[in-house]
Amino acid sequence: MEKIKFNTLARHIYEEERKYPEATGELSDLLHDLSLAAKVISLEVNKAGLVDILGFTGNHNIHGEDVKKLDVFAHEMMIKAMDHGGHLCVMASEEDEDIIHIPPSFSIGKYVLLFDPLDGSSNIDANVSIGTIFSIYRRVSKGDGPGTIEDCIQQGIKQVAAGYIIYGSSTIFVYTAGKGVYGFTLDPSFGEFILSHPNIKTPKKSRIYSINEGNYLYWHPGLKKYIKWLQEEDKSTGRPYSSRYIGSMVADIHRNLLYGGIFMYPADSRNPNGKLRLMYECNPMSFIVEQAGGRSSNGKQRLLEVKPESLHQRTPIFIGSEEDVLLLEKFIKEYEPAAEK
Ligand code: P6P
Repeated sequence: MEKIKFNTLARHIYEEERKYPEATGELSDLLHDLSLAAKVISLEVNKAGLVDILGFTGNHNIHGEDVKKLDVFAHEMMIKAMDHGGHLCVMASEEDEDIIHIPPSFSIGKYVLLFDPLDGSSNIDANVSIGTIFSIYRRVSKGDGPGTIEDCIQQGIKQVAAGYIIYGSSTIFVYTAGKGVYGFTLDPSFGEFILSHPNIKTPKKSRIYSINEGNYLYWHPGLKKYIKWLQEEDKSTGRPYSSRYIGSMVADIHRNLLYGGIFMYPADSRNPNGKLRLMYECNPMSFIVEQAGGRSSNGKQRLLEVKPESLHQRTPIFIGSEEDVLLLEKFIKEYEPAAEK
């Protein structure tokens, strides 16, 4: 096992920046500010379970402060950490129908930040791992005034950076800026993210599949055939695969990223576009997985090439080990219902 050099996220970000003379340092500052938000959200998520035990009652804690729903807290914390750095022209969040403008008192920058502040938060009471997901673009609208919706609905291939923070048995900050994928584990004793996963590469083929099989009845016929194929016995192709599904996208994809696996949230006859959001869930996770050598698709095309139409649009997603996603796409194509051919 290669010895991992002792390095902090902050130091890693600046070392990476210095490799590219054209870098202005703005992206480094953004990532640094995101890591600050991550530390505060991690603290809150990890004490959430204690809210009832410590006598925090209703909406106010013993200090008389508002006790907010965690996803609202995370949403507000991301804005508070990111709105004044001078590097963003606009933001957008899963928690806000509209785009989020930079307050007039703060200067405007050339980047765009999209985020899901706390994905999977419905799982928090069961102490299931949840996560923050972020996606960074350059502005495309003209001028240097406030950003627009046009800046917020760009194809995933235009991302300059993306990442997630998983709040689990430990808090891990995983990101890519297009030059590989790196993971940093928070040491809460001195509040630093320490390099723990240098240059993550996901296995080309796996033995894990992740999907909510409760929706089987409503699936595309090709997906039904694929899942049944995975469950057959054939040692030469490592079948049957193991089913692993946490029901928390960041946790499921993080595990599959490290171990190999295919995560699927398909469209079905009840939800024609699936459930997960393109702009601030599927695109950032797809950028990360592709940078780690994996593949991400909506079943028919590379997910990062999907042309967005709206900020909160949903998309089917099949993401993970390259060979597994390619095979899934073959099943979908082969068993396409006649009407859709
Ligand atoms: P289902 C969590 O609510 C979430 O948005 C994702 O994190 C997760 O992958 C998905 O929904 C789980 O959805 O329908 O399987 O419960």
